[in-house]
Amino acid sequence: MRPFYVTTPIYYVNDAPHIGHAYTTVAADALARWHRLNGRPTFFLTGTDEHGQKVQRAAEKLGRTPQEHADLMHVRFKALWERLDIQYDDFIRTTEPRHTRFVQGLLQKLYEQGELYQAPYSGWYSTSAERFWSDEEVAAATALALGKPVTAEDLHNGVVGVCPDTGSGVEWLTEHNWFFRMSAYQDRLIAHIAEHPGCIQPDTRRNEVLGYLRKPLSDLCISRPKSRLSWGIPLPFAPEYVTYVWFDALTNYVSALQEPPSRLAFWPEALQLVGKDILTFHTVYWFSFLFAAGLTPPKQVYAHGWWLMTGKKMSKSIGNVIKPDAMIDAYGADALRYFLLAAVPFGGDGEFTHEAFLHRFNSDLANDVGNLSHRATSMPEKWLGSVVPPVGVQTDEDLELQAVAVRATAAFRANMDLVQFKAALEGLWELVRAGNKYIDSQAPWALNKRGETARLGTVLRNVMEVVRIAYSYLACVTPQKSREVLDRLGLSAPDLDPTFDRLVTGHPVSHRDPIFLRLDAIPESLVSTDPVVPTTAPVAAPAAPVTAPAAPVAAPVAQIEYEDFAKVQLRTGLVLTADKHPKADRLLVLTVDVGEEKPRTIVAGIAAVYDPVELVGKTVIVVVNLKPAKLRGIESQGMLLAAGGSDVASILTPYRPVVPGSIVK
Ligand code: ME8
Repeated sequence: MRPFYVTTPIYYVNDAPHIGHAYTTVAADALARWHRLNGRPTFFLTGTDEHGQKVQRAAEKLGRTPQEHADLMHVRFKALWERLDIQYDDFIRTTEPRHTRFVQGLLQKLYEQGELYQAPYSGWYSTSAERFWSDEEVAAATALALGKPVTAEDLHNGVVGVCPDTGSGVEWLTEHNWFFRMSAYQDRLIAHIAEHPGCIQPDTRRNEVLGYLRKPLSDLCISRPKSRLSWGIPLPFAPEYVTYVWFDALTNYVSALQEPPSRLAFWPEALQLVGKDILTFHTVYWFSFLFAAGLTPPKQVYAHGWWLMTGKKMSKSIGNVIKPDAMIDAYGADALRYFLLAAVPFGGDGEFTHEAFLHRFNSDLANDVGNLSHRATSMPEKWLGSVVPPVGVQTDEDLELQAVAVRATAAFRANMDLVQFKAALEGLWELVRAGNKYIDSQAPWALNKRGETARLGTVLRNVMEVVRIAYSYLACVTPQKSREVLDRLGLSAPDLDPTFDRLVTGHPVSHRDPIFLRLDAIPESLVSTDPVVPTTAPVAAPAAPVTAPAAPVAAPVAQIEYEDFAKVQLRTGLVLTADKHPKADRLLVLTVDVGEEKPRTIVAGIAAVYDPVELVGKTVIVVVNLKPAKLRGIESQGMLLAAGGSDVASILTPYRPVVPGSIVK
């Protein structure tokens, strides 16, 4: 049987895991369990990304060495995976010698093949943000800070530029770095994706990657001088440099397969789950590294959506995270696993609310599947001496239930192959609901009253088989509860056969407490311990003056004449499209109809607080007479108004519907 290899991203150890991390890992675990259950040789890899500036900085803040920090933090991921019953086959840490060895070997090979070259790299360096910015970015940020136009030329002629992220000064710096000839792989990447359309899923994400590849691909800087960033893997041929985050991190997926060599057989069957935020890295960068290394790209990279809270991506930097431990304490690991997979189609975004969680817990788990298994063991206890009754003559209703079992399990199987957990579970629920309805229509209590013991046995046997099937399929999603229920029926392992004669006749059945207990309200512990969603999110917005300090409520403000205000022309605009900026995580690129012949392109620093999808169709307020400025290579022809200063809390929209291009004053 073909092997199956599934991976999650390796998570940064700069902070504790949250629901977003749990999501990808639960999804990977469900797939790994599913394929194991079907007898496929399976390998499931997860791990932690321990190098780079983020980790170095987090460690420094806490007065630890980066290694000490990584040692402490990676354990938090492992502990959560244990609580969530994650059965990974390997957990890789990028600071392990096996990984370093592989990365250095690969670098050496690429170096000898001529894939790497050294070149000067110049730009505006911000010590506070520890990164480079382009002329355009610094000019735009400085213009906003000074309130007057600033060109790149001005910056090179003495005007002090400011960092778009932190607002502090930047300096022109030239450093030599090592580059990977990624541009050489552009055609091959396009051809590979065209020949293997399934290699990037969902389809919309594949189209996004192809869109990215329509523009010329640049070479990729893969190093940092050790003098500036020491926490990385030294280049074997230039030890004064360390390799930079993505080259180091992405290679984990194959470095973990090096020993024992038999593991390498898994590589061609890789299914890599990632959040949509890191899709470009996992396709454009990763596939070209693999081409250069002489390896094939993974069979599929599947990008899932984001868990949002009040419309914003759940993220450590915003602080709007749900803590998985608190959810597990309140509902149990299986309920959390179920909710994550059942609530949202894999690939789309989902709003996380406690109300939705409680509702699903009560309806799907307590009422539907929990009630079914409870009835399946309570009735035999009352009337049949707690044993599995024999299979009897099947009526039309019984055969119909049997047909539902075949249909529902086939739907589950087909959808798991498509990585569509929600649809798979909905398919299975057809059987769960049919099982409960069957009990109601067959009324075993009446059969018992009438003394129709043979028919009573047949009905209860059918119900038990439905429970056996449902919990066997559920074993990949709710492993603990499935084990418990199957154990009550006398089974030591799941059995996926959808026919009704699999249980051992006469085997004792044990009846215990309900497997999922209905809850009347959101558990207190969650209401009190949940983080408060901050009203402002700490993202820098080029749309706001970057040097302006967060204004205290009653800060005195300098006054201007009406003529000054009148210079600013504001109009309403309808957002037609919204996409992530291909080169900047913080920026979104919008096309906005402001009542002119052609829509305008507007680049806004709101990616951390808005998902592109939710902006389409919204009416915004646009400064239409601001000089265009290039932001990371894309010209912005205007600016959106937003509240919250440099930490955008909300974009501004009109109170009542207005036509695009309406004057605002
Ligand atoms: O990006 N909703 O690590 P990371 C859904 N180290 N999933 C989410 C999420 C959310 N709100 N937030 C995080 C890194 N995730 C790199 C990866 S891989 C070679 C290197 C999940 O700790 C999702 O899988 O920031 C996302 O891709 C990942 O966590 C990012 O984790």
